[in-house]
Amino acid sequence: MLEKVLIANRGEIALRILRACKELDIKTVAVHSKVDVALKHVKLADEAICIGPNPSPQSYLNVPALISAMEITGAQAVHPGYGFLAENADFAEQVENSGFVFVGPTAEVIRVMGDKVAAIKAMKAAGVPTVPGSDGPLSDDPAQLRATAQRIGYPVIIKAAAGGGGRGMRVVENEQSLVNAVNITKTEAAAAFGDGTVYMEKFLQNPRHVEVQVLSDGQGNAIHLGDRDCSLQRRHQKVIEEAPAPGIPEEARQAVFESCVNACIQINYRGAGTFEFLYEDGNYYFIEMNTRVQVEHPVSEMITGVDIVKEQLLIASGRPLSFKQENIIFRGHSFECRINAEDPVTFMPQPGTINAYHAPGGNGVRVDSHIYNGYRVPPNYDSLIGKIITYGRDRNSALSRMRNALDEMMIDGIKTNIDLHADLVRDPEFKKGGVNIHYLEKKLGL
Ligand code: MV4
Repeated sequence: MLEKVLIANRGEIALRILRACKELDIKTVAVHSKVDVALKHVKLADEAICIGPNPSPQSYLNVPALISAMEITGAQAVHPGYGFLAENADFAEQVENSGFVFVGPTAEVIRVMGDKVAAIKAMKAAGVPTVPGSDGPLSDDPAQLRATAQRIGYPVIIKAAAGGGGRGMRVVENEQSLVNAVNITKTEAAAAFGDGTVYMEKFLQNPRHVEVQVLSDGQGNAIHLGDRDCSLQRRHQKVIEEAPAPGIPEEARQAVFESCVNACIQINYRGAGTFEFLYEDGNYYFIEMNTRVQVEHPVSEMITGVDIVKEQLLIASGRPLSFKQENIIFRGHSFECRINAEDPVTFMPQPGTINAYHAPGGNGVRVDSHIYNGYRVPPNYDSLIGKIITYGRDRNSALSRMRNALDEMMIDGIKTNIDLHADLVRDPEFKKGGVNIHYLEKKLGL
C-alpha cells in the first residue's frame, strides 16, 4: 500500500483526494501556490509545501517544483486530480523516471489518448463504436479531402488531433467551404497545440453527451461503473450531470459498456478512465477518452457505492481490482450541480470573499466543496467552488432532493450560479430527461 501521496491539485478535488487518502491511512502532502495557503485541504494535510506564486504555470503546472516536493517530503506517489497536469504524458513520464508513482495510466497510454486520431484508432480496433470519419489524419490533397467528405456525407466536422474538449474544431456544411476550413483548422491547431494534424468526422447535429466510467488495474481486470449524461453544458463547460443516462435502451447500453471494458483490457489500461460518446438516434459514437478522475465522478459513486478515488489509489498501490463486474450493483439515480463563482448574466468568474456559507444537507445530499466562512475565492483559477450531489431511489426523487438542496444553499459575498441551477432543475424538458448538448445554450439564448 502507498504510504504517502502528494496531491498535485487544489480546491474541491484536492480535498476529495485528501479524504480518500485518510480513509486508506495514507499520509498526505498538500502543495499550494501562495494564495492557496488558506485552502481547506492544505490545513488538513499531514504536510504542506508552497510550490510557487499564484499563476498556475509557476505553481500547479511547475513540474520541477512538484518533483522536488516529492523528494523533500518522501512522498511515493502523486495524485494529479483533474485539469493541470492530470493528462500530461510528459509529467507522468518524469514522475515515473524519478522513481515515483503517477496515480493514473502509463505515460504511453496518456499519450495515445491525447492524440485523438490515435485514440479513435485504438478504440475502433478494440470494438468501441466510433463516428464515421477519415480514420486518420487528413491529407493536403483537395481531391482526396473532397472524396473523404463525400464518403462520410455533409455536414462534416474537422478536428485537431491534439485538441479535445471542444478546442480546435470546425463544422463544414458543403464542399465549397471544405478545403478552406481544413486549412484554417490546421493553421489554428499548429498555433494552439504545436501540431497541425486534423481529422474528419460526420457531424452529428443533435447528440447527447453520454460517457462511461471505467476502472482497470493494468493486470487484466477491468469493470465499468455505468454511464453519465453530461449533455447540459454551456461552451463546453458541463453544468449538471447525472447517472445513469436516462432513457437509453438497455441492450445498447450494456453493449457499449462491454466494449469499453474490453478496450481497457486490450490496451492494458490502468486507473480510472472515461469513454466519451455522442449518443444520437439510439447509436453511440466514441469521441475521446479521458485518462483522469473527472469532476462528475461522484454521480457514478452514488449509484454504485464505489469510491472511485480510493480505487485509483488502490490500483496505484499495485492491488488488483477488488470488485468483479457482478459485484457492482446499480441502484437509484444521482445528479450533480456544479457551483461556480460567476456572474449569473455574463458567466464571468467572480472572485471575492465568502461572508456567509450554509451548506445543504439531509438524506441523499452530498456536498463536495472546499469553501468555508471567510474563504476568499482567488482570481487565478477555475471558478468551480463546489458541487452538490444528490441521490434518490429514482430520477424524480434525486431531482427533488436537488431542488431542495439548491434552495437551502446560501453563499454570501460572491455571485454564484445557484439561481441558474434552481431554474434548470425546474425546467420541464430537463425534468423529462434526455436533453441534447445544445439545450442549455438555446435556453439561454446563445
Ligand atoms: C462532435 C460533435 C458533433 N459531431 N463530433 C465538442 C467537445 C469535444 N469533446 C467533441 N465535441 C463535439 N464533437 C461530431 N462528430 C459535437 C461536439 C460538441 C459537443 C460535444 C459534447 C458536449 C458538448 C458539445 C458542444 C458542442 C459540440
